[in-house]
This record gives sequence, structure tokens and C-alpha cells, in this order.
Amino acid sequence: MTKEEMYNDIRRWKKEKNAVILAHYYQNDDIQEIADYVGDSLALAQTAAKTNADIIVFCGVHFMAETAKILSPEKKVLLPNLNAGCIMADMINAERLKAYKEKNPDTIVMVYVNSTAEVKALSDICVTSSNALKIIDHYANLGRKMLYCPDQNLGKYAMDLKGYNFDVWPGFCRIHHNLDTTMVERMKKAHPNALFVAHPECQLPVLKMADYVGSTKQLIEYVTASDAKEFIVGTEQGVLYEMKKRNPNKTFIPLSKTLICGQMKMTTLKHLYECLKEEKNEIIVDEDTRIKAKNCLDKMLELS
Ligand code: CIZ
Ligand code: SF4
Repeated sequence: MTKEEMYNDIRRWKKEKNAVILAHYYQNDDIQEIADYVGDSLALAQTAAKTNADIIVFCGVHFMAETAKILSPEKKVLLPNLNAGCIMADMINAERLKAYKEKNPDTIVMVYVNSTAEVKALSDICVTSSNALKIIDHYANLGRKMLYCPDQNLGKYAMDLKGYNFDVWPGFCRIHHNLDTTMVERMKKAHPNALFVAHPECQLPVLKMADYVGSTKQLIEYVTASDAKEFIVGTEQGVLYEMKKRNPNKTFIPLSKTLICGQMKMTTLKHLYECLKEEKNEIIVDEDTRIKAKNCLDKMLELS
């Protein structure tokens, strides 16, 4: 089957089944092209919460589809490839977080959206890369002790930027964590007029070399508003699709060829096609966990 034939069937089923396709900025280009909404996990969660569709097909990794289900329990939420997970989300689990909480009962647990429903259910508030600094400020101003989990890099970046001191979980995203300052130096030398933009999941020395640090959505907005014509991009290469779409006359260069999340790229057009056709791979969250995880997400939506 050609791509266009698949698109035609997908478009027809979407109408017949009252389905909506949500895709993350890190998805393959052919998925972003057919999706109804493309965004970061915060925007997609907000879209999932207010859509009137009966079926949400979530092209992303497991925790994102789970987040949609937590916010929209009456809807059928499908994940085209059930093997697509997030390596960082798996660096923390409920048992280890419970042990931390027992030792630190007065600490506010801030959990990055890249986490399972079970871990969210044990946390006080969820954050994403788009709102983490704002929410950290909120609790720091209240003088609260805090844990930021599971991404150590965004936590360390916030501490450095704001002069705060709080606990961070030792998790990380391998794709971003593996970037180093030598790569940045080399790329800046090769492209002296380019600005360097980076995601806060990178390590602090890399972030200190960036002209701008932000979530995928913030990076896309920054390069679109900027007068510069060339950008070195320090995040997963999927964002280049939206950056180029909005800025056809600007040049975007990935900081490294390794900036590809194998988990995000696991979802192919064929997976999406079969998932919607058969309405398979439904995400289920048990009701007790869902309600607790929803409180954690609602608190975030309230503060963002
Ligand atoms: O929050 C998200 O969607 C992730 C994982 C990255 C970003 O910065 O948008
Ligand atoms: Fe997880 Fe990193 Fe992939 Fe994002 S890019 S889904 S944090 S492994």
C-alpha cells in the first residue's frame, strides 16, 4: 500500500469512528503529517482532556497515552505500538519512590510527565519541560523541601539557574544526556552564524553553551520568532519537522546524528493504520491509580 492509500483509509476511519490522532513532536514525519494535533506532552494532555472524540490514537510513548487515559477515562485511548516506552520513565518505580517518601515525609514530590501512572499516583504534582521552572518557583517560594524526579538534568538546570537546592532523582534521557560540550564546540565552529538551542534534559555544561534552553514547544517558538537564519538543535530530531514547516527559509542542523529516540520512532504509519483499523492496543489504568494520578496532573494544569 502507498502512503496516500493508507492516509485515505485513516482519514475515512477517523470520521466513521469519531477518532482523533495525537502525535508528539518526536514522532516520524509521516505520522506528524496525518495527525490532527502535534504537540508536546502538556499540550497533547490538554487536548486529550477536552476533545469530543470517542477514540484517541496517541502516537508517542506509553506514558503519554497513559496520561491521556488518566484525563479522559471515558474515551478509548490507543497506542499504535505497545512496545514504545520511555527509558527515563523506567528509571523510577513506585517501590523506590515509596521508600524515598518514607524517609522524607515533608518533601514535595514533583514528577516529570515522563513517568508511569503508578509513579504519578504517589507524587504531589506533575511537571513538563514547558512548566517545570514555573512550578519549581512556586514551591521554592513557599519554602518547601522538594524532590524532582526522575530527570536529574532538568532538576540540576533549575537549581543552577535559580540558585535553589533540592533533591533530584538520578534518572536521565540517554538521547539528551549523551551530548557533550565537544560536540557543541565542533558544530559551532562549523556553523559560526548558527544559534544553538537545547532541551533541558541535556547536561548542564551543554545547556550553559546554549543561546536558548526550552521544551520542544518553546524551542519551536523561539526559532520561529528569532531573526537568525540557522540553528543547531540539541533535542530529538523529530522537532525539525515542525521547525522546517513553520520556517521554510531557515536551516536546522541536529547537534548530533545520535539525537533519535528509538522508542519514539518505533511507531510507524503501518502501526497507526492497523491500530485505528482494528481499534487495538487499548491503554487501561486501574481506577484507584487513575484518580490519584489525575490529582497530580490536575494540580499541574491548575498552575500552568
Ligand atoms: O514534554 C514533552 O513533550 C517532552 C517529553 C519533551 C518536550 O520538551 O516537549
Ligand atoms: Fe524518553 Fe528520552 Fe525518548 Fe523522550 S527522548 S521519550 S525522554 S527516551
